[in-house]
Amino acid sequence: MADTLGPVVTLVGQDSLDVEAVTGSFTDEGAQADDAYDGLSPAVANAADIRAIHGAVRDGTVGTYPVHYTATDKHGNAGNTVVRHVHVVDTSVPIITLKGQSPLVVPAMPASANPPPYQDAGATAYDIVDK
Ligand SMILES: [Ca+2]
Repeated sequence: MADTLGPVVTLVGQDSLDVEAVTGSFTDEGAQADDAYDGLSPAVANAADIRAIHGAVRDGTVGTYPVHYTATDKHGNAGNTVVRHVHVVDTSVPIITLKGQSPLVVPAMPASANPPPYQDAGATAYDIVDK
């Protein structure tokens, strides 16, 4: 009896997930192929898709990245392709750092003393993703 049917590919785990940019890490849960003739086996994730996600997380490139999984049975019959969408997200807040003293004491002076105008030292903001 000839095997003419490809395996049925299904995701293992969620079809969509979030990974925090820069500080997060992506762990591929994979997919499996169920073939009527060969039985169960792991499906193959597209290596370029996986590399793109690791790069996006490392570089803080927020966006949605697909991972495609395919499988071919031992008789060369291709199965379906399934896709997981990985969202590289930035949920971290920027860190604001004051310049100068805090608290800052500015003595009150009568206008007749002609006080210099107050000059604020400002602040800086740093975001781990936006830099
Ligand atoms: Ca088959």
